[in-house]
Amino acid sequence: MAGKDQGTAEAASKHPIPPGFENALVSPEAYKEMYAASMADPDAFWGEQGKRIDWIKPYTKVKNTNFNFGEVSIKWFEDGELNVAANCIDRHLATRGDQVAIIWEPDGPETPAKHITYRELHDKVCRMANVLKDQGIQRGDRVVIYLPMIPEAAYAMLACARIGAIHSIVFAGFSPDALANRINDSEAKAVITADTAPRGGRRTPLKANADAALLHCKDSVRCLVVKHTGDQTTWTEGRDIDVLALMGAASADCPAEAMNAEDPLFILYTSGSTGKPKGVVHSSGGYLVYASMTQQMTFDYKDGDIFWCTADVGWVTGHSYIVYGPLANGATTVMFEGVPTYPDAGRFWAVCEKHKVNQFYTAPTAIRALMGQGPEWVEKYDLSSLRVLGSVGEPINPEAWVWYDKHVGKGRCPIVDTFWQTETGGHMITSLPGAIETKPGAATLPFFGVKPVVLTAEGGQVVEGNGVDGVLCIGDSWPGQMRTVWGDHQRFQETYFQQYKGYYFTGDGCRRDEDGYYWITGRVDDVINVSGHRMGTAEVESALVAHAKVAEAAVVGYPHEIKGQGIYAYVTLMNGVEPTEDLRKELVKWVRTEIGPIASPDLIQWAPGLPKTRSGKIMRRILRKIAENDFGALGDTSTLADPSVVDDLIDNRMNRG
Ligand code: 6R9
Repeated sequence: MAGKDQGTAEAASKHPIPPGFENALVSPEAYKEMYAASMADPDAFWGEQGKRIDWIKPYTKVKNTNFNFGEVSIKWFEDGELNVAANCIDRHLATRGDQVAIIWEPDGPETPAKHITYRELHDKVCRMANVLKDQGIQRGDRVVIYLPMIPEAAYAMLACARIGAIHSIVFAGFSPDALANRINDSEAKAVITADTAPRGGRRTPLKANADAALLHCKDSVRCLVVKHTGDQTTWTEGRDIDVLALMGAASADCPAEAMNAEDPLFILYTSGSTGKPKGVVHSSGGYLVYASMTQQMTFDYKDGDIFWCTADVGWVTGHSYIVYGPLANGATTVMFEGVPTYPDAGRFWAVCEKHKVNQFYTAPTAIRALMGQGPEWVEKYDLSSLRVLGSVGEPINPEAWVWYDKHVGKGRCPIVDTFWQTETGGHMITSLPGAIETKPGAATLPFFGVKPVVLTAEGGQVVEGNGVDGVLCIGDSWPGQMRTVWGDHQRFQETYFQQYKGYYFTGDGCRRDEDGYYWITGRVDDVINVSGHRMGTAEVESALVAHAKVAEAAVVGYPHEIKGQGIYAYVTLMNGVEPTEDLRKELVKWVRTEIGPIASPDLIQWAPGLPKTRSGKIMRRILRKIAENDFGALGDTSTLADPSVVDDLIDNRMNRG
């Protein structure tokens, strides 16, 4: 989306830092100095920053990393020992035990919010940790968390961290199949779920989904159920466990395990351009240092502020900026169960007013959806508490940026457009409220310790200077970087370090403008970004071809006004199968069941044939152009085995907007 208006937006002057940020944590001068220091001597820089968290055993080594394909190895603070939960809870008890750690805002505004203090958080997390231990979960074991946005999701994450178990959260919108795959890939010993999940006034049957998933898993996998709504569910004696009941009876004392800095804290599955989702592994020490530092500096978070990140804990943004970053900093973090448009399009702003939110962090897709409802929904509420606004998940189009700035921020809140990835653990390229002037649609400048490098897509030559385009790589490691792909270090190396030797490849394209600002232009691989959710086109394709009536499928993204990108599927049916409207609906439903609602194709075009090279490779470039309704410039089609299929696809294209 950024590409469209980029020329004009880039030419526009920078938005100055609004008044009131003179005493921001990072000043323009400090940014320059600290950034230069982080590049000149990463060991010294991070050796100092590592002290922002508590260590049971202090580290003596800081950075030990290697980006060379074949020998990739990432270690930070490698001889240090710590406990992440103790950092997020225990160390705050003496000074802020009675401060609210989590404000939980339920799906429906008629249900009262919950205010959970650090002391209460300690009590709940210890109890849940003891329940996990009683179920035989030990240090190093994997626990899948399949929960809605309820406090128990944070308790579960921290309970795992406390005993050294590795959590793997599966977004509650994923299907039973997707859940089963993740339980099996990580060989989890238990799954923690809830009876049902209210969202936007409707209820997702999570426990029923878990039941269906567990049919495909080992019998030994335990199912811990949070009775959240009290809705009726089935119950398998001996396997299903009532967590809340056991927590009530459990001890509120649970020692925190001393973990090595490099022990995995969590696995989070994410989509790539090929094959099944990868289990991204994050560390305990480096990850926490990075998540806490970015949360504090990117949002200019100060003691007493109320911080709200609207993401779901099922995504990395929820991990780093609802739970680990804010809690490590002793912040008050808001956790919202609902959706932006329920009961009406004013809900986000109602919650901001109600809880006097100071920093608000959301995704462009939400801004665009609310923008469409008109500014009157924003104007109904008192948003004077807001100080900093954030954006994450996809490039923000300048139109949405300007609306966000004007109607939500009233021109007085800096917008931090934070570019980062599941793999990076925390922000990589972002402005800082008191230090970096913004431009609508630009991620701006790198965070401390991050060395962006622009390369030519073909050939991988380093592109120097400003006013240039290319693919975005990172030249050296930072503490929040993922360490490996769960169970497949080779895949980790091949995915991120093989194509451009010596660099971490983000998969994104970018432009460095005349001012040296970075503009992320979107994925250059077969990953699409639907409402800020990453989706591998290969995943959707394999779901489609798993249907008995489908012979072949090719999936691409196309520009979508609200979602950023929509899912466009070309489907070739089995011989003799009639292409009907009913079948189209059936296929959409099929993909929803196979992967989850977020993967539903927006458009399905019946394709009697797909454009292929003589060697049988589908030419996605052509399919993308047709889906974008931009078929005037199809480029070179001379290698096609049968050029006539292209004309048919153009004639019957689904997007004529
Ligand atoms: C945090 C998160 C990562 C992909 C990334 C890029 C896109 C995220 C962005 C952005 C432009 C931003 N992306 N933030 N593009 N500007 N501020 O979203 O992680 O789900 O792994 O997605 O999202 O394409 O490569 P993840």
